[in-house]
Amino acid sequence: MVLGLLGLGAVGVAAGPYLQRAESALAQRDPSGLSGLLPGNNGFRYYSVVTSVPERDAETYTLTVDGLVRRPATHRLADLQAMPQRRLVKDVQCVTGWRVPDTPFEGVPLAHLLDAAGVAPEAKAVRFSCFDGAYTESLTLEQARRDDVLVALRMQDAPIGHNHGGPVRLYVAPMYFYKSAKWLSGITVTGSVEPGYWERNGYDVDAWVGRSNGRNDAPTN
Ligand SMILES: Nc1nc2c(c(=O)[nH]1)N[C@H]1C(S)=C(S)[C@@H](COP(=O)(O)O)O[C@H]1N2
Ligand SMILES: [Mo]
Repeated sequence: MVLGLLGLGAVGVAAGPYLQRAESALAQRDPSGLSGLLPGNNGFRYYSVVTSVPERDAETYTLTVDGLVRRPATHRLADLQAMPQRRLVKDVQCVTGWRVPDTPFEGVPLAHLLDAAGVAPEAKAVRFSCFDGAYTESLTLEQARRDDVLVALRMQDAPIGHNHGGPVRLYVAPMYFYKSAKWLSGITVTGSVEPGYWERNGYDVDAWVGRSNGRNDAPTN
């Protein structure tokens, strides 16, 4: 059973974001992994398209901003913590159906990082990369500049833990949760939208909750 799940994880491209392994201290204390099949992880499910992800902390974490910008930059965690922060409390909605109400996220508005980098006039989009070495996401520049899109440092009023994509993940509040790339390591300003990991496997690039992917969920507010 457990081996079967790990095997599926290795071919996640075919299985789509239905793949999941529950996180939480409970799952970590249960080496059988069976608790991961039960509900109760505060409503969240653990997702990763790779079987293991390196840990990064305040000493080792960096976020690069590059591409079509005048001032490419590499930010450490302390740099991000020193920037303006915004806190949002909205529902999280996964495209597979689960929803977690009223979840606080806090971090640097992506627009602030883009402004600091000086976006070139010909830029149209932003591509995100992750230190899991596999996942990617993207937004149009207009979407990326929304005030409900954060480079998040905190989730549920605590530093983001490793399983939830810490120390830094993207948070795209109005879109399905697959847009909220975990383990964020790179922000590259580009000339056109490059579909992300799940989007190359059939999910909508414009992932507005309730208006995409053939679903009619209520907006996240
Ligand atoms: N790097 C990375 N980010 C990711 C994913 C992933 O597999 N890898 N899965 C996405 C999907 S489909 C969901 S629902 C959420 C799950 O976030 P959680 O593990 O904190 O619940 O992360 C999104 N971001
Ligand atoms: Mo998801």
